[in-house]
Amino acid sequence: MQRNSYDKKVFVDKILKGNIRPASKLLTLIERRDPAAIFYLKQLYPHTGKAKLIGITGPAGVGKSTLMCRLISAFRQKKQSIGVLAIDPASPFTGGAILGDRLRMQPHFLDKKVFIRSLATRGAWGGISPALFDAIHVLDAMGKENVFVETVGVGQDEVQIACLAETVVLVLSPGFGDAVQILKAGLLEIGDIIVVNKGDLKGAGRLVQELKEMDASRAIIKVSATKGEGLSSLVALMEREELPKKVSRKKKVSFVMEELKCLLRESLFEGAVAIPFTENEIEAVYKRKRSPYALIRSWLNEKVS
Ligand SMILES: Nc1nc2c(ncn2[C@@H]2O[C@H](COP(=O)(O)OP(=O)(O)O)[C@@H](O)[C@H]2O)c(=O)[nH]1
Ligand SMILES: [Mg+2]
Repeated sequence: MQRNSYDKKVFVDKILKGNIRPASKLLTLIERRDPAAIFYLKQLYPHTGKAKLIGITGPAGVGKSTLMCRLISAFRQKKQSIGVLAIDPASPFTGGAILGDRLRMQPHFLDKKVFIRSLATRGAWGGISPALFDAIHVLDAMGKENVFVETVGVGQDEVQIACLAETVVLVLSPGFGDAVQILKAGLLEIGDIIVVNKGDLKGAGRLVQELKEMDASRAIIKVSATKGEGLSSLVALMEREELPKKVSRKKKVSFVMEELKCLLRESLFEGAVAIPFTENEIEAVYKRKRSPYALIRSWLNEKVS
């Protein structure tokens, strides 16, 4: 990519100024897990930690992307900048679902204060990949005040995204299971705000009612993303979700811990693709002269020193 250190510095500065082209290039490196990305990420890291991270999650088809599009408009009206990462572990970057998202979000493609990127992660570790952390840092370093992460799926992914984001918006809609099923799937507890989308459809009102009866402590709101109804109440709710300093700090520290775990796993995995042990070492374990535990430990010590 950039050949000399001057070019590299210019490249980093452009990203810090919010320039889309170099940011996109870096995100492509990140997506491919190209080690060349590390240089830039190191330079960007000191400039991160300012963005508000918001998770938008829920089963496929409930209307997350449609809602996301509306939220972009709402935040833009408030003159706030936005970065969006749409994660779809199932589809490759050019896959149908992603293409759909792109089309749906099209009105915002020409807006310089909005940066939308789909990220195909390998989905190896419950939807949260090192690429996701890296990508969040890039959008944060670009100066996006709000970074939205849209994840698909039911279960593990949502639980993990809840560890990362400061505010988690769980999107549901009629036709994707009743309140009891949603509760059983452990979905309710991960949302700071619960949105029942497709409020224009029959059954939305009843779902809201049932959910409220089950969990009176949570903010539950009915919207219609296609009709644009309930959006301003949702935005107001999201703004009210300002976390107390102590809680916010705790969330940010757990973000760092999750990222470190993720990176650690990745670097170990890299090493494990080609077995880094000599024939003699393997033979020693086979003959019970050495335990696999001791071998692994000495390999780790070597790797970190
Ligand atoms: N009736 C109705 N349909 C909606 C609404 N929001 C989204 N949809 C439709 O639901 C389908 C899935 O929406 P999408 O945003 O792709 O869902 P995602 O998979 O959660 O991102 C699309 O056909 C949307 O047009 C809504 O408020 N009302
Ligand atoms: Mg979507």
